[in-house]
Amino acid sequence: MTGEILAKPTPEQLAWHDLELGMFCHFGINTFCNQEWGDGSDPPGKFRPTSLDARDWVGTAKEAGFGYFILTAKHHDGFCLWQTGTTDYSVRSSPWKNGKGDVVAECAEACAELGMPFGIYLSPWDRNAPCYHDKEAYDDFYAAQLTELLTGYGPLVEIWFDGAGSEGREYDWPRIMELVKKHQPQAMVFNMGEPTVRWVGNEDGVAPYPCWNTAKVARQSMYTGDMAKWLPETPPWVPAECDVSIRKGSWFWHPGEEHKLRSLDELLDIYYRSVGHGAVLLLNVPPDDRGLLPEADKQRVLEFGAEIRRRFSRPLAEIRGEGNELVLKLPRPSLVDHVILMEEIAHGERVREYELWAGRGDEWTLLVQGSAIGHKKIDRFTPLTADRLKLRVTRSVQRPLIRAFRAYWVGE
Ligand code: FUL
Repeated sequence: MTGEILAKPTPEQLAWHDLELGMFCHFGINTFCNQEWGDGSDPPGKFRPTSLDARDWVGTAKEAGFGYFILTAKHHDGFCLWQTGTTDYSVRSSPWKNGKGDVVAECAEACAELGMPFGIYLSPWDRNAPCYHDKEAYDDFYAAQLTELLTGYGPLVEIWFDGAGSEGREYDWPRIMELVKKHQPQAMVFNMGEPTVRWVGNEDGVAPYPCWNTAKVARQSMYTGDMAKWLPETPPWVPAECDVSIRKGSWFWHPGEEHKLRSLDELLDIYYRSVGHGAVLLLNVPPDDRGLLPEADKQRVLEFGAEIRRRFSRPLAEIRGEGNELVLKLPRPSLVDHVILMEEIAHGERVREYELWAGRGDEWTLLVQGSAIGHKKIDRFTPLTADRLKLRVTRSVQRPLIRAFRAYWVGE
């Protein structure tokens, strides 16, 4: 143990860690144009969902056990899904609900009704706004859009600032952050400005291991090769969020791409390598041009949620405790194949190295040697029969505080 000063999360970050799994929702003019990145010239007339139902989106997330929901209020094409006063390039100019609809409001209402924390994505890069090339004018425009979203749709859990397309462009981050702090001080800020959440650095939904909760740099976008975005204004505790789409290679819905739907096994593998590495997983599930989740995608999300519950909602035994050695007694000798560990991260990420052992009678078998635990570590190993398990923390900064030590038999 050393006297090192530990970084600690804010209460808001702490609550965010517990959400663990979010649903991302890419929806907009692209949904109707079979494209990923509209150039801002597609006419609003194309935006015509026939049966848009935000309760279908949020309700599916809820049923599957997701902890939050984030909507693309505006993607790079500049088309706004809310009744903005900043531009005509929005739902107001579309035939949907005779121009009276507001997708952001419908999502905010569905989230409020279902008790689902709601977040928004507002692309800084805007390929429609005529003022985009005038830095100051666009800073005003963006601030006005953000203010509408920060003030009109209830509490927001996260503001997602996407770096894509903005490589080399400077926005007025001090002003943007002032708005966020004024109107939604509790919201997490993703990767730009003064981030409280950092991008994991890939779009595969996976975190490396270990994935410590402290970082001084983060990657800005898929189009900057290096990780060299300095996070100077950021608190030292800046956990990673892993984003990925349920359909390989596309964030928006496209016709005829059902074959790109990830299998349950692929989703579980992503889960083990994101949530299981202590990060948060943001899974994109894009609605189709009806404004509903495609049936197969919806079923896959529900299966995914059900499988997480089947695996991890009923531990064989569970304890919490502190110190370098904790023994978890099982009620009877049982097959075991998973352990979940969680630290009391409110007091910092203290464990730096640990071992997991399985005991049966006088015999001990080494199961795992790990480093970070943080919010959560999921370890799986070849099934064996044990009557107790032991956590040995072999290196830590201050006294280890273990929020949960759980054993499971998951089987096939
Ligand atoms: C990227 C964007 O360019 C994609 O379209 C998508 O929004 C993804 C989440 O972030 O940087």
